[in-house]
Amino acid sequence: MFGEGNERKELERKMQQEGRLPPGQAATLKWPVLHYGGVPRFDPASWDFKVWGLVAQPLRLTWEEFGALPRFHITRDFHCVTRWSRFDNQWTGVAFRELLRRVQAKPEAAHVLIHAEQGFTANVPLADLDRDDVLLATHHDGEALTPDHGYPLRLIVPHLYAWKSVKWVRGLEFLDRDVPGFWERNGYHMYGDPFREQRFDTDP
Ligand SMILES: Nc1nc2c(c(=O)[nH]1)N[C@H]1C(S)=C(S)[C@@H](COP(=O)(O)O)O[C@H]1N2
Ligand SMILES: [Mo]
Repeated sequence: MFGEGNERKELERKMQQEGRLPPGQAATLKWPVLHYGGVPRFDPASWDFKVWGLVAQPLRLTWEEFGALPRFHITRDFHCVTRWSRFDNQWTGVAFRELLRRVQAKPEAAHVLIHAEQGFTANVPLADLDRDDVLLATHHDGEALTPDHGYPLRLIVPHLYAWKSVKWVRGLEFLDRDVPGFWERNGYHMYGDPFREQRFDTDP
């Protein structure tokens, strides 16, 4: 699952030395696919992306409109709670702050519930999305996302465990309180900092 022995071990050692390997994680050279349920079908004619809740300007974008937003690239590591870490992923997409600028969070907004196809959700504090390395990604390492990695659009929150990096994302709901998402209701941590090993709701 993790890829070839020596090359992988060497990378892992280097990442450890650089302080980039969170506790309890192993490096992978491959890119595992992990999600609950099936891979949804994408229909560009009916797809939309919505922002609602505690925002001054609720937003609804079609796939075409979303494609007209300015894009940027960023390279970040990716840590799954099932103990694999994939380093130096290049993501391309639309910065969260680009959307935030358009919708204008109300002063009471403190949390965001991310909504995806098939009812999947994840909760992230607004402050953890309002960072210059959080984006809604369409591409990985220069290639369009494949359907099993979240095509057409996924959230990327590099500093939290990857279950917060919601695939097949369709909307953002701004809230004044923290509401548990899918994995958070199923025993996972409300926040999920990989460097503090916040895997389960029983972790501090
Ligand atoms: N919609 C949706 N997004 C999801 C998940 C899911 O079950 N559904 N699983 C998460 C988990 S646990 C991980 S580790 C990453 C995995 O992303 P990958 O399959 O592209 O490696 O997606 C996250 N995003
Ligand atoms: Mo995960």
